[in-house]
Amino acid sequence: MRTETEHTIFLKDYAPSPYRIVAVDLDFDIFDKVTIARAQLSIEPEAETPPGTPLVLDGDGLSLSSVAIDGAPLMQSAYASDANSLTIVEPPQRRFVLETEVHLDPAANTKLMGLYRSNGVWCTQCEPEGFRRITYYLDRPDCLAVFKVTLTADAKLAPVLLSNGNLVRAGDAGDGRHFAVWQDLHPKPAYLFAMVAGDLGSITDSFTTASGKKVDLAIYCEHGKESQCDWAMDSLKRSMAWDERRFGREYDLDIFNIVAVSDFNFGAMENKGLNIFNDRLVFAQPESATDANYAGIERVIAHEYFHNWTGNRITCRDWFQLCLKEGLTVYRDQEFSSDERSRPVQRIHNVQGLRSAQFPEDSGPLAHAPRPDHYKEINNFYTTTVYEKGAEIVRMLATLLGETAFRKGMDFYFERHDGEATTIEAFLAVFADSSGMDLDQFKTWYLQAGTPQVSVRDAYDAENQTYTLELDQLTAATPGQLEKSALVIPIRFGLIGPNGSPMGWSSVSGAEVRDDMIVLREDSAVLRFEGVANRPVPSLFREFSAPVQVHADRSQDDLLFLAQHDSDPFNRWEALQDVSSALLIDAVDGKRWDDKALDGLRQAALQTLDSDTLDDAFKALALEIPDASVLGQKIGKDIDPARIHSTRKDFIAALFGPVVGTLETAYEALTSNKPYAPDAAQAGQRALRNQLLKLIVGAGGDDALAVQQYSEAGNMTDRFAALTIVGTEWTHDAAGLLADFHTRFATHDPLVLDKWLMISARADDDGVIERMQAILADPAFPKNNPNRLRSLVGSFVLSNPVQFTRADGAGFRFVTGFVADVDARNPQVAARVLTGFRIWPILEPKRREAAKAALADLQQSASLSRNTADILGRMLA
Ligand code: 0A1
Ligand code: ZN
Repeated sequence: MRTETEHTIFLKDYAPSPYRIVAVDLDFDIFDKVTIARAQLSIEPEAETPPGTPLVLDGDGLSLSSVAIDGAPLMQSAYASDANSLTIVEPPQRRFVLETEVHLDPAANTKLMGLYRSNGVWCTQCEPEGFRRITYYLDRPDCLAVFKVTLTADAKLAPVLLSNGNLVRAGDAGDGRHFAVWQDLHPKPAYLFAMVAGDLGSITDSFTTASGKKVDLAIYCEHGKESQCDWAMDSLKRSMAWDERRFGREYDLDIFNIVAVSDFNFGAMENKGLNIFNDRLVFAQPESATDANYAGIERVIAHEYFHNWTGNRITCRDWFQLCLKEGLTVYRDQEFSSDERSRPVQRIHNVQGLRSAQFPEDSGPLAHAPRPDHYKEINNFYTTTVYEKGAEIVRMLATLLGETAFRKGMDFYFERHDGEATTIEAFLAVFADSSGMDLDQFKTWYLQAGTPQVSVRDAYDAENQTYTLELDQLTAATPGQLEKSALVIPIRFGLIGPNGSPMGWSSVSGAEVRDDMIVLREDSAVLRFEGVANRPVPSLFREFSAPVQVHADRSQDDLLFLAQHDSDPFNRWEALQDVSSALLIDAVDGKRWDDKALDGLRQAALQTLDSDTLDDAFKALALEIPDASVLGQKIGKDIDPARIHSTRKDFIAALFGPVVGTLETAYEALTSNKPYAPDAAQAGQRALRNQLLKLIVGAGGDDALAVQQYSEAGNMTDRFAALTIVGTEWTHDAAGLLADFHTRFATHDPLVLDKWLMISARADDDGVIERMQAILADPAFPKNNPNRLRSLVGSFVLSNPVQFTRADGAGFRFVTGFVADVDARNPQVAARVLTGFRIWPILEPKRREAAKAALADLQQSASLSRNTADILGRMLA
């Protein structure tokens, strides 16, 4: 049993530091086995700091070699230090320079926080608290300083030396060594510091800003991968142009560098002028990357670039405000993707992501507010709630304000807070001040956890031509937050008349209605629309205007009507999903669908497929059958994932079995021999064709067409789609195909190996755990690489509900065993994999008990990291 006392940090305890660091001079002497880090920190007390206030700097696993103030070594009694802090007992009451030296062992740093080595390359990750693993510092985001960084290393081992800002000097350092000096004059918090040293290849380009400044762009990567960086570079230039067009934001340095590294805990990091990326979000070529990979690279390149304004120029006062930069930046990257690609398709993808990841988080043991008020381990708050729900909140703000007022508010935000570390309150105040809108109640979205449930009932009174719409909102209790208050919910809507066109009304009462938006502010509201000529079919939450779960008991006829006539593509898609979900949920419950209902849905699906106006990417989504985890979430309690899975399989067979021929014809018609391009139109065509393939195999149970597509594919999108179908169904061809994929494509490319690992983890047969164990036990398996580990075990937890939640508990125990093992080396990876257990409370009793037992056993393990212990503690609370 672990005994380490756990420390909780509260937002209410925030206090500014009594000292500030104004300038940082860092010197890294890099050798193969050791890196010597010398820091000179120019520090001064704040005006109100009482004399004699000790200065306490953060450290994490450091060992101090020397310490001096203004050049004079400190006497033992003048300071206290251990691995995790350095205290100067009585600092001077004026500006002084604190000098420290520590020795680091980057190769031994398997946590991948601070300075570490990836494939021989020295690189850093400092957000949120990695800088303190490099040097003693006030490692908090409200401490902003200018940085000068000198890197010295062997010229052969590390011909490339990079840090933030601009290169001011470089040259020979003798003994085969060389040096580079980088300076960043934009004051920044330490979490945005970065350095890279190594033998890297690169591609270069440039971008001229709207005001005519030329920015040198480079992407660095391992030698031989340069040609795989072109798409990332293209995405970067488009991002830079978009941020000027859409938000009036220009880049502010002369250089923008990106480095791709193989070992990285997250996706990428927005360090000032030197973004560091997980290489899976940089490398792309048609033979090894899928359309989804291309889109992901474009999105994340944009995301990190956009942080330069929302995150770097304006940063967070403390880590509770994380969604200030993340929610806003995700909103911005979503808008970028919508402008670059199809808006409705992007919106559907984002909502699918929200529903399959954020909704489960928000209704489970790890639920927390987008702006939490306490934490034990901040690393565990880089969550889908902070990121994706955070983005939904910004989107609602934009919806409530309208485009012009939102843009005006954003301009004002940049004007008022540039160069500051600030808060959610300040962000909202900017919009309140610039628009005059009262946002007090709106703020609750940031403070309250849980997905609001909105119930809808309606009635039409033909005699009085009155239509009533009754709306109720309710947010269930979440851990530590039992009382909930009503939220401001923008409901974009329309009333659709019998002939499919929009209907008007003469007046409406009962709630605020502005143009096409109802603003629900109370627990419930009854809206009365007068002068409504016929019974309307309501289309509510157009474009998914609020992150809520809607309960509306609507007839299949009305839904199919919406699927055909709604002018809002999102709701057309949603209507078809609702029809399928209703039939599937009934069937899981033992009420098998009736043939008439299935006929209606089938017809609607075929109509969509046939449409001349809808684009292929949208059609692909419209033909999607809600996935097992979304269904499980909707059912909400006592779920048996195996039963949901098999019901879903039967449903697909019953729905599409009778029309396999039609699907095959459509599939053939989409076959193309154009050379691969990652653009939205081609990707949409492939998405539809691969969706059809999935339905054909699902409907007929014969995987021959998939096997054929696998062998004939001219790009990874088509090959991987075919492999996924065969591999997850574990049809008789699966083992052979996977083995073929491994030898022909995966052995020499780690990112393709990840694809093999993902499919190896997703097969729904009982042998899957044993096969995964064999993969992990192979001495050649790179067991410290986060991408490899997550591709295997992360996919198992999130994408193989049948085997992960096996009633005998073998799936749960496999994962907890893995977590215990990895935790000792990389707590972040371990803790993140463990979050996959968040669905355990809604499982049926037998599975629930098995999950709980596995978690309880893990809790008994001798020692767990703070990351993993925190997740586990909340999971079992
Ligand atoms: N700010 C980054 C996310 C990030 C967080 C922590 C990391 O290391 C442990 C890395 C990246 C983003 O939003 O992209
Ligand atoms: Zn981010």
